[in-house]
Amino acid sequence: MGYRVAVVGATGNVGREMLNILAERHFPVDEIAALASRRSLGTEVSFGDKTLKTQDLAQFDFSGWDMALFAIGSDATKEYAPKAAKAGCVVIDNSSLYRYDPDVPLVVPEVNPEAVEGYSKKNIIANPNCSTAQMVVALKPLHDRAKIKRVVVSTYQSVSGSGKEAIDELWDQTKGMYVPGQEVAPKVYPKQIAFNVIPHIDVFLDDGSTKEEWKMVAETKKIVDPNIKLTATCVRVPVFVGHSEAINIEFEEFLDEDEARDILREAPGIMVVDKREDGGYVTPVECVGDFATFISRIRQDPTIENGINLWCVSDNLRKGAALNAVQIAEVLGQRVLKKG
Ligand code: 11C
Repeated sequence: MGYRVAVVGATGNVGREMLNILAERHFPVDEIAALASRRSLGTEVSFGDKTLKTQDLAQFDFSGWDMALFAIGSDATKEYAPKAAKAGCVVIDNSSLYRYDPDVPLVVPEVNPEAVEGYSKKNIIANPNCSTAQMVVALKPLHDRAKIKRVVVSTYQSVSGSGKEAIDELWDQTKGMYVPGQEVAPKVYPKQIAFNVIPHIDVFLDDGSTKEEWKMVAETKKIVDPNIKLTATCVRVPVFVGHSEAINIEFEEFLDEDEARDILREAPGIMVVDKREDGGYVTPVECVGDFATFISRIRQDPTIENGINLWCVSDNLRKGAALNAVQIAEVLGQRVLKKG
């Protein structure tokens, strides 16, 4: 016996990946529903070798459905997630709406799988921001060994994090650069993204940081340890898929770079590619479609007492969104619902 699973926002980048990953990982599905807004009704989406017709989210009755993987904006989530949860369907939500709610677990299965068990207060489990998810997979095993005091992270985030229109903007702007008179003005982003980098993701906050940077701080504290101090600079780069992060970590105890490499090699969800030679590291184009978080460039930081630097790359639509949501569904099934 398997589960009745709904994917909400099935025609978006993340929703489509959720369907792909449920099929790729042979998630025990008895019945699957692809839900979308009225605008996308009738659009067909793939689920393994099957084709599903999308159904109207507004008309859908979640009673009798076990889980709903939500990949829609916060406003629509606010309307539909409580309806699904109230009908007894566990919501696994990719938006930021519930992440900071103390009654909603925020889960990265390699880091805090036990937190899933706290789902029942609201019948909702939150999926973290993509830039947080890949980072905490790397931080957790190192924290368990040498206790992290402080993290300084700079991100290099792909345009797929901003959705389909941003992917089109990078593509069209890049092509337009070569054709006089066909230059494409910025629309999704406040400045040109083709052949450029933009140190601004999400809205500005009063202290001069951005919401994306704030999310990395708040979510790391909730998922890994509230005592970790973290400062982030989040930057958009002209890459289609795959977020990269340069992470500087200060520990309470000394951690040798070789030991850090061995720990990361053994850690769940991580693939270490760290040869100190030309090309002996991973770049975002190489991680697309993969499940792993890739770690390269592991080295001592001699400018602080107990410091390590590393480079962390992952597919933001997968570990940063759809894969993590499916992994939460797997853990929920194994630990709580126990049907599969
Ligand atoms: C980006 N990290 O790359 C964002 C996308 O809170 O789920 C995901 C935003 C979120 O633009």
